[in-house]
Amino acid sequence: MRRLALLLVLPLALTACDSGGEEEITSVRITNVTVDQIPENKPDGSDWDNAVGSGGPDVYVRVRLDGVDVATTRDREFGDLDQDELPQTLNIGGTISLNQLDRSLSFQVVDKDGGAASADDIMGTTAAVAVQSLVDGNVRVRSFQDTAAGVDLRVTFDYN
Ligand SMILES: [Ca+2]
Ligand SMILES: [Ca+2]
Repeated sequence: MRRLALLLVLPLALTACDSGGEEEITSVRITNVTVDQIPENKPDGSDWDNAVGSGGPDVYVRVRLDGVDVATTRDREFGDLDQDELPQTLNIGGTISLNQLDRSLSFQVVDKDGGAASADDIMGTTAAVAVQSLVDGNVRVRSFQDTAAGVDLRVTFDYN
């Protein structure tokens, strides 16, 4: 009976040791956004740039938590991105940190036009993913898609 008690205690001690050694993750960092697919034309069939200049869209992403923009790469848009250049990794200016793990993450892929950001053309808005599920799964790469619009992104993550 004494030996049985000892065997039961041992796994508990190991578990406690494991969890004590892990540091709690407080921040998710987006390290890369790669565009795998974008729609060739606007929903009405016209060019993204309305035949002004080069027709290829000038692509950037808006990072959204619970549907609210928290970061944008608008000042580093990828000019005249054509279908035959895909996949293409966007310049996101280092990393984008997300500190609110209880939110859902989505992306908007946008064609930059002149003037205000509100006048840019939204190419697609991806389905949202719970940030905590990325942390729990230790997810390093994940696709974000707007299947109706034809948008497919590959996003890489790091944690700290
Ligand atoms: Ca446009
Ligand atoms: Ca263009």
